[in-house]
Amino acid sequence: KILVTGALGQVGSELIGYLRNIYGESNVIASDIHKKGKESIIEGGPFELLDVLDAKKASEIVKKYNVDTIIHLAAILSAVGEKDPVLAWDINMNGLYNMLEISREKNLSLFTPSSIAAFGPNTPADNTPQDTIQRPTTMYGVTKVAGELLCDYYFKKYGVDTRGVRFPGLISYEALPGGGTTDYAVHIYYDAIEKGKYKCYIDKGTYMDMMYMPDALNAITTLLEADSSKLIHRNAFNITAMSFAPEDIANEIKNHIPDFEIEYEIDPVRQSIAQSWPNSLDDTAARDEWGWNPKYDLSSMTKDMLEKLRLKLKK
Ligand code: VAH
Repeated sequence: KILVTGALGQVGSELIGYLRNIYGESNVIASDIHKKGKESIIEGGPFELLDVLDAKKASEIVKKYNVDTIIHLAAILSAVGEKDPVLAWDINMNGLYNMLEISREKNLSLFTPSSIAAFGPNTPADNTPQDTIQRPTTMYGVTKVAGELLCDYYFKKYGVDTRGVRFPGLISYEALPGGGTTDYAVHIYYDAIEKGKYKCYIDKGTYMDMMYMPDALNAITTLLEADSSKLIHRNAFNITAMSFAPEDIANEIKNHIPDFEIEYEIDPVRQSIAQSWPNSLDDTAARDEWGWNPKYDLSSMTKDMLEKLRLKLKK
């Protein structure tokens, strides 16, 4: 039985259906702090209101459904986190701490995503190694590094089965991203269809790792099912599918919408966050230790995104 926190967010909105197809509706408990989300998630299987700061409620849910695995997605992302760093620390750290304590007490497996945000300006930016300097300059990044260390600590000290990946920017058509820095790579597709142009808040030449959501979902289940004796690392694995700058995705869109135009209206806060992150990750460890192997690149993602968004936006 899998409990997913933050189930109505950008990843959760697709992960719930994906997991229920694999493991069965009744074996995937979706939870979030509110109920404003996809009907199919709330009606299509068990749903619980859960604020991850409420350890008592979380424990009750684990007991009620006999949960054996938690996928902990509830978090404040990079850009929103810079607007309210205290909230970001509180939710990202105390929420995680609660999930770790429950996992320790009840012997659960715990998947917690980290991020390319766990790296900072003095991290080697190209082909960023699995093991390297991590001095992020955002509160979100601080919580991601602290979260990685805490998850590894619970594995080493208490034997809790903690696992995680450092997600790059995630691109999807189901749910909009929740206030990150890489969100431009989602909004550009919506505006390309709806307006034929996009005002980009990240500057040209700014490279970040990115991934199409189907590959991200597959990474979660593949890592959770991986043979633990083969895992040298745990929290958290570098994974990536592609690295691009705004002009690259704009040019790819132009292959489908020839008169699409990108303009630049730089947001200094998110531009400085983006510049502090790697240009490209080395994900050899994930490939070697649990068979990570993404399917989508920029051209196949763009083709699928535009097709699916045209249906969704009825354009
Ligand atoms: C953010 N999309 O921009 C998230 C993610 C890789 C970045 O953590 O904050």
